[in-house]
Amino acid sequence: MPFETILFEIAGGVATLTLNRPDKLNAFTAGMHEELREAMQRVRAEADLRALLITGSGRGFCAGQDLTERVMQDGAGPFDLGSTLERNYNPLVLGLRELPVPVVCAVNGVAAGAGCNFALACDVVIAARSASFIEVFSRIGLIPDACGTYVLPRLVGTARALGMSLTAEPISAEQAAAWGLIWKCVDDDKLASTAQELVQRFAAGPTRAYALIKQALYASPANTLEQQLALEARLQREAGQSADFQEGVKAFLEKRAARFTGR
Ligand code: LHQ
Repeated sequence: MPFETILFEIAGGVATLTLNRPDKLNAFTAGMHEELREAMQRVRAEADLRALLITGSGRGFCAGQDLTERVMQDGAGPFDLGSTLERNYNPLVLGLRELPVPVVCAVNGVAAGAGCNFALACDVVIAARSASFIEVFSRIGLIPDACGTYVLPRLVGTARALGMSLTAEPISAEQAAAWGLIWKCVDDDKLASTAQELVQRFAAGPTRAYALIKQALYASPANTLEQQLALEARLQREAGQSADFQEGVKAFLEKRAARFTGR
């Protein structure tokens, strides 16, 4: 079945997933979540996958949960937003974090609510200069979800996390890059090419090392120094057994570019 709310393709080891409800700023619906689940399943099943690129079509990246859906409206019965998170958003975020390849997010426009935090769950976030990040939740009486309360203090500290969440003010892409909320901000007309260069570079890189880097860095905040050093030793032992490590050293000694195979 072709997708209706997303675009999805896998080519040359790179999966590209584009949120595709441009007239609604790519807001999440139950249908879109179903399609995202299916796409993520295909991503996980792709043996030769080396990078995932996520972006949005049109002028927005994602405006979060679609507020016109029944689940968000009065009269829909008892509200249980928790179960919506448990069913749709939490597995999506965990799926991105657990993917053993770099996940690049190209934020092409406004990223609001769960759309903002979906972007921030990705490993490398680049944004167009005209994009913005809004922890919009408190405007409608909610708290940041989809990993917002987890990633925000870790990325920008408690003061900025609280400022963003309590005021719900937009943070420009430039400000986001200056704060360390994202990796970098680029001119609008350079976003697609910068994102492509990045995923192509990852697709030609040491895939196993990338997976271990993700594992080490995401484990770090919960670990003591001793635990993290032990983890580094364990993961480096694993990296040292990869063909790409052999190739990396050989290429250095032979003064040529490495030809990584991802193994
Ligand atoms: C939208 C939306 C939208 C529907 C723009 N829905 N149509 C999940 C579920 C479970 C638990 C609770 O939490 C969550 C997570 C969440 O994400 S809650 C937060 C939900 N999102 C929002 O509250 C953001 C609502 N949108 C906005 O505040 C603005 O649209 C922003 C600031 C994102 C962009 O503003 P503008 O650039 O001025 O665009 P616009 O407002 O004119 O929107 C363009 C169109 O998109 C418009 O439709 P229309 O037919 O009038 O042209 C909007 O109604 C539609 N749209 N966001 N979330």
